[in-house]
Amino acid sequence: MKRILVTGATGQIGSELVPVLRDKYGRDNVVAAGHRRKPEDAFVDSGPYESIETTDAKSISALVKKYRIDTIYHLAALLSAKAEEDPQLAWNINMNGLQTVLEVARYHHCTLFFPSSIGVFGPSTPKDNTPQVTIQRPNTLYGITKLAGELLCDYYVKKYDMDIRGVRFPGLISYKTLPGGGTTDYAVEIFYAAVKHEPYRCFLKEGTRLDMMYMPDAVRAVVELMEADARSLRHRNAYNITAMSFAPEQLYASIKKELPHFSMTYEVDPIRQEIAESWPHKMDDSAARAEWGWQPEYTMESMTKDMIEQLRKEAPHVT
Ligand code: VAH
Repeated sequence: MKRILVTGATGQIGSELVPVLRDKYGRDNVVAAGHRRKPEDAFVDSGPYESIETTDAKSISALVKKYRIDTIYHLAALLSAKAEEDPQLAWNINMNGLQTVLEVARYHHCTLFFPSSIGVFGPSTPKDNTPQVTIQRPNTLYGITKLAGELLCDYYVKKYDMDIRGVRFPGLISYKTLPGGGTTDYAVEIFYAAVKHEPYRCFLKEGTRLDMMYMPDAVRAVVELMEADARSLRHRNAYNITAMSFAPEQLYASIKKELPHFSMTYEVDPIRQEIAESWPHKMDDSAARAEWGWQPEYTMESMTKDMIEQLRKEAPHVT
């Protein structure tokens, strides 16, 4: 049975990936690790939790030994908007943190999952049907760390014959955690406002189209990739995956169908607008479909319905 360590476990992806991994592999076989001393309520009694610094190799190595870890999902990272506020901190967490975890994984012969992002593409990348292999000149610190991360993981696979896998996530939409400093956060914040019957001021311009995905699809993609036969993986740690592509006005119209009184205006954040305009509109994810059977299940409409239903039901932090 797999024994798993998830870093960044209390973040947007981790908060939903950890419960799914625990259901699949057993509660005590999945160790959630975060930078917070005390775990979030959701983690208190749902399985082992440890507080770590992702650049502290000694403590991570000790955890791997203590729990006999054989697989690490390294999710800890500063997102795009936060990274522009503090590029030095973002480099330390996103790059030195990754290198630390790669070295621990190498020493302990662990398999590693590394989440890349549409952030690895820049203004000179083709925006529509962005190819799996294409020009990558990101102009955000976040994108630079994610691109360097892809290349570093490729190097560790080649040099040390490690099993490292990953995907390029689009903007992720979820209801279990509040937005954490990303450029695509508008597509999460908008639902909180709508459910609370408050008007929403969108920080991206009308017409700013971005690749997006509902979190249940994203978590399933991670599990399916890590379960895939390694022999079929040519691209390994940086698969383009996507599910939908929309601009703020399209999401607004989808929400209004469910909540007719909802209203949205625009108050553009120039920093996040510039970041968003450097990213693709829609990636070509044919390599993921061909090599490990990737297939999204949620559309913008079905995601909208589920987000509203879940936020009304599940997320006390909304009310
Ligand atoms: C961000 N949600 O906006 C993250 C993600 C592709 C976007 O990396 O920074």
